[in-house]
Amino acid sequence: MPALDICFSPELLPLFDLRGRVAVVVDILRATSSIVTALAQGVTHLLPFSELDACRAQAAAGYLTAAERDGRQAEGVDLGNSPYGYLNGVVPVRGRGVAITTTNGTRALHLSAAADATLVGAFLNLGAVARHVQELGKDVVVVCAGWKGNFCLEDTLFGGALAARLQASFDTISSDATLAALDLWQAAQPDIISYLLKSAHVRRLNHLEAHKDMEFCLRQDEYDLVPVFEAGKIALGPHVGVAASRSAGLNS
Ligand code: 3SL
Repeated sequence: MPALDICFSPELLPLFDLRGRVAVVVDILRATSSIVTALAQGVTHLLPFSELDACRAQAAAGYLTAAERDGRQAEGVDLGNSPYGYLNGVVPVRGRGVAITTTNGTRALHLSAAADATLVGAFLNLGAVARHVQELGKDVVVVCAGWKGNFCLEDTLFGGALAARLQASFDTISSDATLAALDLWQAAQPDIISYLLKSAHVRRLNHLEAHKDMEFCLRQDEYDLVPVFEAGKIALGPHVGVAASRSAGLNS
């Protein structure tokens, strides 16, 4: 039976050999939630960058640019890191490529590129990710983007939620990290939003008046798609069908 392990921070990645495994990179607030939303809204692909200047430079090649630093939209780009940037219609995104850089999420993606497959996970596509890793049948490492190298609750909760969905087909008991994430997920279950109100990143987002983003990013199974990061580009994998949204009226 394949195993599911959780890497709580990109700083811990040197302890994991990703070769032969599937990495599910997660930055619930908000990079991977925004990437999933972008593809669901018809963005053709995204190029993730670690550096702001490299991201901005892609405008000359026809890309929309999306950039966040310390939770705020960076200067001189089209979009920040809110999933609503792809939903509210202010910037038309359908059919466009997006160059994106964020504080932690895009860095975690690049650091996970050695995996056999590097997938983009969020609560928004939790079920699709669970089904796809089952199909792949390989060991999985959930790579939490964290915050500047530190552990964060919301990414760990995603690890627990994925482990809970895969308990029947994956070994979710051999890693203390997975056991801890499962326990946290159980504790958070009755009211995930209230549970996360105490987290450091939600406090940071509240400070930036982005509570609406937090509530959106915690919706489960909104989109039936799995973005794959390969050869420097994030796009829908060939295995995954048309992006589908579970609920209507998201464009507000
Ligand atoms: O660090 C990141 O990658 C971002 O997701 C952080 S924020 O949610 O935009 O503050």
